[in-house]
Amino acid sequence: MPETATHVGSGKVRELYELDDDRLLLVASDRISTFDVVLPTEIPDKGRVLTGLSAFWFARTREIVPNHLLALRADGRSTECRRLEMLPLECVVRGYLTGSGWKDYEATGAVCGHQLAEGLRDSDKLPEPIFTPATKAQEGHDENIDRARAAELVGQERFDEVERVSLELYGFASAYAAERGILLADTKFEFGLDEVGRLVLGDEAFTPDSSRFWPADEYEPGRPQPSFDKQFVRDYCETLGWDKTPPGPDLPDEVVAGSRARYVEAFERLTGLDFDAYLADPDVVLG
Ligand code: PZK
Repeated sequence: MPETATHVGSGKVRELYELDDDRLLLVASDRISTFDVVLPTEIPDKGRVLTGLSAFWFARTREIVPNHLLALRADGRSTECRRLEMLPLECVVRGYLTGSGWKDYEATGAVCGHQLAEGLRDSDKLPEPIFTPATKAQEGHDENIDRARAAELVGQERFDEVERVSLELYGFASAYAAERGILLADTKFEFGLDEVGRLVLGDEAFTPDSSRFWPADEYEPGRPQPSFDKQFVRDYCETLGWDKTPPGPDLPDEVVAGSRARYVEAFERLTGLDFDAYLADPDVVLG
């Protein structure tokens, strides 16, 4: 990290620095959160897996929408990004009904104003993907909102644009991932505007921290699905009787190793690249 970079923000597992007036540095750590708690034990290379996957997808979706990626750093975990004016909207697309979408459906029969058929089960595939925006919470969980509220926040025209682009991005990546044995249950985007008001995809894209990845060969609707990457860690935590409030438990070496292997497997299956090739030269993901 350059000495001149000023820290401007923290996510749960990422840090954001200012490089100059036009550029930010986004650094993905190896921290992992489960049940919304960041654990004291890191998963080696997790930040590199997420950074590499995000860059892979940015490179392959730039014809759908431009993105903020300017360069990958040699450390494999840092990306130089265009500085944008971020929209105050979490742009979520769901192809399957789970998480907060499932909760809302159970309570009301609808998700963000999308009225759904009766009798759907947890993790059912939706007849077509739906755009389910949320507001960014400073802390705690994002709040699902309907399209009218979302259009108030960003304007009707911009709402129509982010909905169309989000559905197009999800359609592209979910078809690609499904061919490689991974179901992309849902995903979250954050968009911004460049200096002339053009829509630009920011943040991270199609990483296991911004999406739910499910192993296709274990898919069985009617129950919550095992997470491709985090199930190892969740299952271990469940054996402890931990109450899921901070501090989280330390992870034993075998859980760390199993978890790292799942992240690397997701990277290799989705990109078709050796993870070691990425470590040697991160630009391999850019194609
Ligand atoms: C931006 N965040 C959230 C993410 C953090 C915080 N390209 C951009 N331009 C302007 N602002 C942002 C981005 C991006 N991406 C993103 N906050 C501001 C965030 C990761 C780590 F600490």
